[in-house]
Amino acid sequence: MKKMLNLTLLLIALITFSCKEKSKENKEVAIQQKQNVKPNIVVIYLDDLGYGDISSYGATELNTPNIDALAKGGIKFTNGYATSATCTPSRYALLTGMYPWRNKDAKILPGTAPLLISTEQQTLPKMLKTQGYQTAIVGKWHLGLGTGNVNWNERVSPGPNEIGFDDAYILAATQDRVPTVYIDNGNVVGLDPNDPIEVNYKTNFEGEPTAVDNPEMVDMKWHHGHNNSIVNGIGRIGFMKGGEAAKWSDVDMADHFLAKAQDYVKTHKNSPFFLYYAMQQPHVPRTPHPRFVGKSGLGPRGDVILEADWCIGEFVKTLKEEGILENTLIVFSSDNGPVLNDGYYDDAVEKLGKHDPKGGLRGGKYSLFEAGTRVPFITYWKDHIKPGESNAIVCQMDLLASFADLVGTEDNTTDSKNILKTFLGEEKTGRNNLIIEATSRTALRSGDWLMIPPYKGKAYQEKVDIETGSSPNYQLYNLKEDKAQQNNLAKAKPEKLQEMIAEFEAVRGKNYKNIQQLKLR
Ligand code: NG6
Ligand code: CA
Repeated sequence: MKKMLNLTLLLIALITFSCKEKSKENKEVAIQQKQNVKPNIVVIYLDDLGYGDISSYGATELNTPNIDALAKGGIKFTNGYATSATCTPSRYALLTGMYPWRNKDAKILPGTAPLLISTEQQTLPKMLKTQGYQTAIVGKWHLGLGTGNVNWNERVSPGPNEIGFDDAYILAATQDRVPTVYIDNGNVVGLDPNDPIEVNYKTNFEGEPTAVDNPEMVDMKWHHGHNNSIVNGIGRIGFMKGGEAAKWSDVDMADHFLAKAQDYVKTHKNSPFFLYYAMQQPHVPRTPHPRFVGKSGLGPRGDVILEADWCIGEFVKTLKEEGILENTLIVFSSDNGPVLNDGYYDDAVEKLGKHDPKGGLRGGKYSLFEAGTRVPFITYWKDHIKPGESNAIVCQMDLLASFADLVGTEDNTTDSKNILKTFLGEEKTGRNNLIIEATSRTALRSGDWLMIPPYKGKAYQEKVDIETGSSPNYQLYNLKEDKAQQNNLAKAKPEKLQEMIAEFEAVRGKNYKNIQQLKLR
């Protein structure tokens, strides 16, 4: 009997011990999981896509089901901003978390410009790397490469690899600028050493045809600029010689980048990754794959938007098939607002019909009016973000500090604001204010208000058919009541105007008029 009792006691002790151990173990796993809230992060970034270019943002003439699925299943921001109305400064801010006007060189760069981001600077991929992320860019770079006088026949550096990307498969500048080749971790893809590449933005290479002198060799007619070297029947900005075998195929570019992005996901899915998928659509030259030609009825601009939507659908499908969709936070946005004629005759104007790329906003690419910088902005994280719509002011520049918080660190060194909860749909407010930039001019968005200080220069750019936002007088708009910025309240609301000027100068400084105007050739 005594023996029995002892045995029972021993058994109870053993069970209790093992239960305790189990619960300790569970607790540890839970803690580990909490520390491991490190979803993959994908930023899908389009080029020149307007606020009204996708159906979830009100387009009626274009149907973009795959992007819409992200909007429907995530947070659709109606006051989401790029920092700038052109590419380079917006990308600079996205990656560094710094206002682009703090760097005097953050303007549209030629393909030969040196790297704009200092290798010492904080960047989004660097920050994520410190938290164990693998990092990659696939697509458009346009932030300069090298230190000047790049030799394209050797490894080109510094570049994306030197500012935080483990992997970088890029086009150097824009689709309309030379060099028209892909660069894989610094090396021109498919380069024949016997046919070296030379690039120059000032003078042509002897004997090389140009679009201005050889119109018979050009399939896509140029309207302004874009009349230097001819590649694939398209006049480009800048001169290039050699590298014949390395030249990209424009119509295959979307498929090419998609395949690279999918491949990256498949080969890096086992530990957290950050992928910056920087798509080239709908920037000029608009070169849809033949599968998409004529599909939109709006000409090549509409067709490449449908192509981009398809790519995004395929990309998300890959995340699903690899079993990591629930563990991937996707951000969708665009680097600046829309433009129809950006230098080629491609029917964007002629076939526009009822489509409104600006989605009811005023201005467009290059403009300080809202359509320049307010862009589609979606955050999507299956089963983690509760779908909804948000009118909080959010900016791409804020992803750095917000993601820092998400992955368990912080960033207080940049202009980036931690608004993680807003991005995750857990909070309704975002930034209090934001300085927006367009061709080196700046303005203030604060609350419902937008103030543009007086600027010299044209109020209207005929070539691109866009109002620049410049005026000799102060402009003040209430964006809540007047989304289309038709009512300048600067005179009617002098107190509000003064308040906005003070707020603007507090962030921007008083020297904001020291600007250079954009020249369109
Ligand atoms: C402009 C180009 C325009 C486009 C833009 C950059 C001319 C006349 N216009 O200078 O076509 O390439 O630069 O666009 O050359 S962005 O989206 O990369 O900022
Ligand atoms: Ca752009």
